[in-house]
Amino acid sequence: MLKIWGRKTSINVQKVMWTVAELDLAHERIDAGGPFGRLDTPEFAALNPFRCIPVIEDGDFVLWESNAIVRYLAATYDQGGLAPADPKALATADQWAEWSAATIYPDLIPTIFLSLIRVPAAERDHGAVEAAVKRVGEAYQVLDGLMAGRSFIVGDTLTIADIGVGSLLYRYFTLDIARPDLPNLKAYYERLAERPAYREHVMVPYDDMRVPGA
Ligand SMILES: N[C@@H](CCC(=O)N[C@@H](CS)C(=O)NCC(=O)O)C(=O)O
Repeated sequence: MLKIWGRKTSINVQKVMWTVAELDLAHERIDAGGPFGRLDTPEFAALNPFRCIPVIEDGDFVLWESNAIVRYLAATYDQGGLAPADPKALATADQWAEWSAATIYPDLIPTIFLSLIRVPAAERDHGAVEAAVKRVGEAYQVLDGLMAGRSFIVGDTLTIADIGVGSLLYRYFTLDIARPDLPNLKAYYERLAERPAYREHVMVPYDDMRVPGA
């Protein structure tokens, strides 16, 4: 059975679990990382020498890096669905997943999310947070324009593009930050929020992760 290592509050684990749930794959998730520890054990290091979650074991095949895992699951279990069959559609879906990981994630998660949730306000670099909030808002405004009249990021069904982009939107739309007007992106997020798999695995409350003073 497919095994997924990682705590459910990790955004990179959430991306994988959303994929697993959309594909209805039989699986076992093992809590690891954060308060659950385990990453320092020799058993875990044998799976991922960089000691990060998520990691999957599919039979004797081991894989880490959340985006690689999503691509593997889509290609293996949903060729023509989450992984579009047409190479150009697949490449375009990949482009958006990469864009979300490379352009949005560094500002939204390490800088904005971790600063607001894991750093007391008195110790926070407010300038860095504000600059990141502005950059993310501007990038999402471009996506918002492109989403006019579209149900999904690429094509007419859910693909790896939606997993990559959508997995960051719960935190973006629920954090206490300034956001520009994003009617199309907000409507897209609200449609994702109607999917049981998204609600269960991505819309994971993060208040318990908040440190005192944050
Ligand atoms: N690029 C990696 C990042 C992995 C990563 O940073 N994982 C974090 C959680 S999101 C981690 O292992 N943190 C240590 C911990 O949770 O204890 C991926 O996308 O999988």
